[in-house]
Amino acid sequence: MTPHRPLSLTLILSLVLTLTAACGGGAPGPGEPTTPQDGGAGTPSPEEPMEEKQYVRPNMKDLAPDGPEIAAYRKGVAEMMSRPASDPTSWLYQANIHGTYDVPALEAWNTCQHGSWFFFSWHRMYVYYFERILREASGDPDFALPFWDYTDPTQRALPLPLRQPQTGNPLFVTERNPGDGPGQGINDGAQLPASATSFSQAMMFTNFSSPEGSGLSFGGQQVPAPVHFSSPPGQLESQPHNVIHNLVGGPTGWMSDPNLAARDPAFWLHHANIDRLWNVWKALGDGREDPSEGEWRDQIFVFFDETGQRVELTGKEVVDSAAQLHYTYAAGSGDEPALEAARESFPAAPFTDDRRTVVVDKAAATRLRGTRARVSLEVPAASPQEAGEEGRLALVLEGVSFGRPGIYYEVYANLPEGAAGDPESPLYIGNLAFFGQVPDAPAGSHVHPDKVDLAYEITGVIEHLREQSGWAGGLDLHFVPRGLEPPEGQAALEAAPAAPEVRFERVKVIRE
Ligand SMILES: [Cu+2]
Repeated sequence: MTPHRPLSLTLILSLVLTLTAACGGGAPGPGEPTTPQDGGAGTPSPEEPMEEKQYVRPNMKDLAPDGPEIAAYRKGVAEMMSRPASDPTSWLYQANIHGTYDVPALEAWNTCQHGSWFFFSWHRMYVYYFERILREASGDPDFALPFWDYTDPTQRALPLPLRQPQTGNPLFVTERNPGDGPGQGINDGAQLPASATSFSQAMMFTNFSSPEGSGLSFGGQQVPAPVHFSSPPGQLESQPHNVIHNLVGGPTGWMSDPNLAARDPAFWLHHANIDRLWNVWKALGDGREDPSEGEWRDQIFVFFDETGQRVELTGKEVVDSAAQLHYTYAAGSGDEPALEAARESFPAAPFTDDRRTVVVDKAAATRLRGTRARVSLEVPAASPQEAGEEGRLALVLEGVSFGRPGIYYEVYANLPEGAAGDPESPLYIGNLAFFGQVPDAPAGSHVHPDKVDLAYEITGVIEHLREQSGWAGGLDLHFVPRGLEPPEGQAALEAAPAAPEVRFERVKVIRE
């Protein structure tokens, strides 16, 4: 049996610190067309013989808070904000494309794609046209959207230019997570916990997509047509994407509500990073490839360019950001050699779901209110016929109501009583978090309508337990609450406010 070792967070982080890789996240995919079809005025034309200008999206940490790039970002955002919401190049129109409570909805509003394999392609197109509009509005022809590399331990606080409350800073909004109280909010420099920013679980998956109903893939479940919200989400959408939305927005802020999220300038830096991680995933190789299915490659989505023209793009036109959309990324977490060095720890075979067996199915009505909780299961050993080929194991939490608690829960297996959760330990499974449910949203709003399912790979965790003498199949799931950490140099407050309730209904273990 192939050993499955979860990639150590320490390894990623230590390698990140010694990164030497040059820019160039956009590794070209083989056999792909190199330019998009012309979707309308302003779209790069495939026939153009001229060399297209290449942009490098910078890492926020490399930009001086008072430097020219941030000044251009501020100027462009202010200019877009001054335009009326009916103007497709305005700040509000662009934000409303993701989602909005505003009615009547104009063209392309409420079209964000979550919980399916369209998550990556749709958001890439969205950020791409937003960046073109912003570049034009900034007056800087070289402007490229920076990314917030929160996985870098030196960048766990929201970047400074976004939390300077002086007047005239359009990057600052008050609608963000207040954390545990005064001085502890994300705008005060509170830090994201390490596990919130971890993408190693997602990177282990070599399959971009999984069959409908399964979240056991990097990029999400296959669906035949666009779907605004669905579940289960793919692994990277779930972690870190969803967790970051919750921690930045908190219980009432914008980033944790899909109908308001893109009004926060932090949204765009977050999604530039998520887009970058798609390139990082592909660069890992070992079968990591974009979908070949026509339903994904030919699906058309509608946007607007910097002239206000309606434009269209399809999945196959955005798979290679460097060749087709003319941008790459500066160095950041996950670039080679960081993940390259750890790649042997990844499982070789993808989840295919064609031999899946449910080995545990337990009703486990559980309510989490900001304190630790435990759910106990028994995982049967593989049957004698299957001995020696146990395959991969997944944990699925079903019927999850997550809402917007402003915190999340680390999930562990068999954590010793009283032990602090350590996301670098082999007992760490992943995070319980979500983005898309807004419990107090007005009726008829375009938010996630249902309870959701969340899936986790637990092959390595179970192997670790089996290696311990006397383990008889008992699997205690521990849920450890985690919120913003105090700003550097500050202590946590004595009493944290009670967290809004998070619930789930069933727990399953799947073997394949
Ligand atoms: Cu998002």
